[in-house]
Amino acid sequence: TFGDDTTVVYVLGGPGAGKGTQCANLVKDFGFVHLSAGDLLREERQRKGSQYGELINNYIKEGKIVPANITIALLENAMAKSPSKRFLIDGFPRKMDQAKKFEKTVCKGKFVLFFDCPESVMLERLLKRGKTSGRVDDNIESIKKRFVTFKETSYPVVEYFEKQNKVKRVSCVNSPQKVYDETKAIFNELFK
Ligand code: UP5
Ligand code: MG
Repeated sequence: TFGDDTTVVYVLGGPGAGKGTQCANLVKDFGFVHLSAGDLLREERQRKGSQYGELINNYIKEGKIVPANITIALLENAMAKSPSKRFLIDGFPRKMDQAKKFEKTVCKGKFVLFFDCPESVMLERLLKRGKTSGRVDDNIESIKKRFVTFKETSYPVVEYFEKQNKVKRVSCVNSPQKVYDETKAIFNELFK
């Protein structure tokens, strides 16, 4: 378990909202380490000898949430290996059981940075990225499934943290720079 000297910010938002893009900016300006749960799962999928490769691939293609134990272990390992005490946990937690388990056994999150984006905008971004990303879930069938999971399973996590007044919402429809200006203002108040 990580204590009070560790800062965890959860970065949430629908598929393609721009979580990864904005995390890269925050890393440069505020010395956070960026841990994307999706990236860690994709890495584990490729790892030789991983017993979860096929399972992870199937969940990702179907837009479903990989069992919490797997993702939490990957995050906890990455945190333990890192010399930093500041983490942006991107794309996690996206199911209530993950949220409760991580908060109880790994670290309490300081707040949720939530990137708000209409589905039509996210769809356009993902289809565009799909032309070159090579991601198995950047196709229309998988994208539709990811949207359903986001609405039914992941958004309730945002509402859960909202009840604790722990959500900072940023609209993600404008240019990456505009979105970052707003995001940076939030971080400037808290971390400068
Ligand atoms: N772009 C970004 N910002 C833009 C802007 N302001 N204007 C115009 N274009 C913008 O951005 C997406 C695309 O849009 C890029 O081409 C970018 O240039 C452009 P990106 O920053 O990549 O958005 P992001 O929100 O990170 O999108 P991503 O596709 O990564 O989101 P997902 O949440 O769908 O993907 P993730 O990798 O987190 O998860 C994938 C899957 O892993 C899940 O569906 C699930 O199956 C599994 N998973 C779990 O099972 N458990 C977990 O805990 C996490 C993931
Ligand atoms: Mg991402």
